[in-house]
Amino acid sequence: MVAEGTGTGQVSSVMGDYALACAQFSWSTAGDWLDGLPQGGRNIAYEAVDRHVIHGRGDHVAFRFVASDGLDVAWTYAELAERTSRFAEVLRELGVGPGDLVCGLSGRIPDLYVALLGTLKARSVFSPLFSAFGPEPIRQRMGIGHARVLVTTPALYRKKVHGLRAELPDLEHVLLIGPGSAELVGAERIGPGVVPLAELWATTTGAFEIEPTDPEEPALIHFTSGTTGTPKGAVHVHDAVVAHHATARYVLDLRDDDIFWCTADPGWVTGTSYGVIAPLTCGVTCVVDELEFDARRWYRLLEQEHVTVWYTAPTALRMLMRAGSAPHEGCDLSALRHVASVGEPLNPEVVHWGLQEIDRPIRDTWWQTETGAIMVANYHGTEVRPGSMGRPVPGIEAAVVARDPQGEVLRGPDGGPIPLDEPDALGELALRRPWPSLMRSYIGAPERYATAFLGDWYLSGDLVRRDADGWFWFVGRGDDVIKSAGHLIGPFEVESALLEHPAVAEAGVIGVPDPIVGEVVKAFVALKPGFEPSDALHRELIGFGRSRLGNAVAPRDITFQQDLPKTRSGKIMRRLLRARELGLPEGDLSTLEVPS
Ligand code: 6R9
Repeated sequence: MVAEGTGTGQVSSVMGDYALACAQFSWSTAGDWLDGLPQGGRNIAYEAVDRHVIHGRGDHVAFRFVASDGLDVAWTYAELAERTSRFAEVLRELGVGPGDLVCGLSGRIPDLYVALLGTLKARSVFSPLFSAFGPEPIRQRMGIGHARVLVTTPALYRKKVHGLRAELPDLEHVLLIGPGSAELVGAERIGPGVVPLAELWATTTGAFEIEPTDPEEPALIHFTSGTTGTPKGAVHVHDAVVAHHATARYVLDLRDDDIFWCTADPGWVTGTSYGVIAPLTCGVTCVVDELEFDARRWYRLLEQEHVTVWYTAPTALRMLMRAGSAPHEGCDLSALRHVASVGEPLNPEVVHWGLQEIDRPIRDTWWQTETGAIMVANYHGTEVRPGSMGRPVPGIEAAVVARDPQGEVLRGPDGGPIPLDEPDALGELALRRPWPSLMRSYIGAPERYATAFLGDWYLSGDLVRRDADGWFWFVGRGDDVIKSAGHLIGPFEVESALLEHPAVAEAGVIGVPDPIVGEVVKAFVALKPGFEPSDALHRELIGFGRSRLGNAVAPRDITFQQDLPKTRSGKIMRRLLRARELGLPEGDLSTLEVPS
């Protein structure tokens, strides 16, 4: 059982007796494992950073950044507390206050982490953007959130943001960090309101008192994609840290002497929740790798940094699997206590590979941007069922609920969904609210938020089965959203960008299975009169997609097809495109308008 233990003290969390752990759990007790602000309320940055200094662990290393230039940086909790205070002071100095949105756009460099936590100290709201996004996803997200501040590097600003300034009227301040930013101190501004952070740093003191923070105050906005429409900005509050901390203890088994490596980029929800907040609340040392995947280097990093707990993703594990044994030959991984995975289905083969090659079970975990924290997991001290996402975390009630063939959730007599209790029934994964890290809204989209719930239940949109022992098995997504290398990609966003090209009349975008990254983005494009399919146009459209959307989102492949299948109401039938592409049964075609 997860033990008592308060503050930053050691916790012996043993999930061996799962039923007892669940029975003993309550969210209010989990809240007591954290400190709360001395002046009242709860603030994520205080729980993650400052309280460790108060508890006498200021000298413990909070972050180790493994840098591309070989100049690694290590910051203690005391240093992190000071830097994040300075950042909060900078915001105050600029007149940026509680509730104002600060976006971050950079690779995994130290000052990005300062900006994230400093923003939370100032009670402003932070939204991470992925640095591999092109200008279009950046414009949309910053526009929806009415961002007042952007923290980015000079190179990313010049390449992706400068040209958008006219379309971002709310953006007043751009704070430059990372390579090339110090050189711009005192130099001519490279755009309106664009200042190197170092220039504003000079007048800060490093002492900043966090104001009382209502636990229900917004802290983070994580953008995610749906089947249709613009990206959705899931709003999370400061109280979410209770769930980050509890799951870090129960699922990742983090203790304050752990060295933890989460490979996710903080541009996505995993990299923020479990690359920064959750581990820091446990007082661990977080390793941040500034470089991209490389099998040999990754094994060396695990060895040299003495990583004890490692949280990564199926795509990365499949790449390691493909790389074979040679890259880890002679590598001492004896420090490694746990390996966990998230973001996509974890194939049983990968779990078996983990046992054979690195002698560790890989524990799958399931959660979403909207849930804010891990909801279903395979726990240390319990068996791993290869291919299963595991069982709900203590404090979370999960059910499999029925949808009718039209996709509507079936309502029971009480207006709520109908739980399917028989083992292995296929349905949608639903979670009973509330819990601290559940999103509180989609910014500016109350109707979309409302449709995510039915009565007391949050509807995940994922199709699952639960076996007779209560383990959940992922079956597929219930919508057309694509998961590529663990990143969610909205087909509508990709279609809209392609439609901006003068040759494109219509576009339908799907995910095509890929053995390594899960799915790759593929577009079907109908051309406007006067345009003919050609290799040159194909190349141009691929390049156009990349320049607007960025490499992480743009289609890898495009097929010209004039007669895209549509419903009677004129919507392109992505499902049919996918079925035809993959040679699958085409299903119910009764609403098809243009059979082809
Ligand atoms: C944390 C994160 C959420 C979607 C989710 C599901 C897929 C996540 C999974 C998994 C199978 C797992 N997903 N974990 N599918 N097995 N263990 O990834 O959040 O980017 O919002 O994606 O990812 O489809 O609905 P997010």
